[in-house]
Amino acid sequence: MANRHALSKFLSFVLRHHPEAIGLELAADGSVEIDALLAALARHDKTLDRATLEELVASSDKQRFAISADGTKIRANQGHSIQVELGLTPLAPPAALFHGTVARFLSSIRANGLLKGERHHVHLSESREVAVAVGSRRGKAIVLVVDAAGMAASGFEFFRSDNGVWLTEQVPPNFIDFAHT
Ligand code: HQG
Repeated sequence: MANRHALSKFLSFVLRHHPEAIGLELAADGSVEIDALLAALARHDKTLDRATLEELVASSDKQRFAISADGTKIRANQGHSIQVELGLTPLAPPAALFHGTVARFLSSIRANGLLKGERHHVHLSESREVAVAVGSRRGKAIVLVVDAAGMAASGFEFFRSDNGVWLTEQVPPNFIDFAHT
């Protein structure tokens, strides 16, 4: 596969959502042997060599994938819809975190808060700019400010993925600042 973007998308698809699409099974922590991955990709007409895979992992704009310290395994850092145990430790969040969305979701978010939907967690960012980029995938971005410190004080747990995304189970509406929406 020549197109790096398409390849990265396909790796996300396989490692986060549908490993069975190329006959793979992920370990409990979401990882798979790189040799097995490359063999499965080759069987599905997506031949890729190890050096190219490593380069793709290193250059991924959002550091979507991680290779194990011993170099034998790979997994997606976050964003799964299948059950994986990422082994993240709860961490005290910054006072405020940002979430980028679009206007058509606002009435539901006002009523229900931020829900994780298909993913394992609600995704939040430390910077407003990242939230703008995330929201812009769907239209004109609207940035919600989450009172993360207030949530933590109320017992909600936060995690940070290896690529710097803040994760939490849900954000109730009373912790969301809708002032600028
Ligand atoms: C919205 C990409 C209605 C939420 C990005 C979002 C990010 C609600 C959408 C990462 C809702 C879910 C995650 C509610 C939340 N009612 N809509 N109660 N609660 N929503 O894609 O945060 O390329 O699952 O605002 O860059 O957009 O995958 O989450 O619009 O980092 O690496 O429902 O995905 O990264 O959409 O994006 P998503 P997200 P990757």
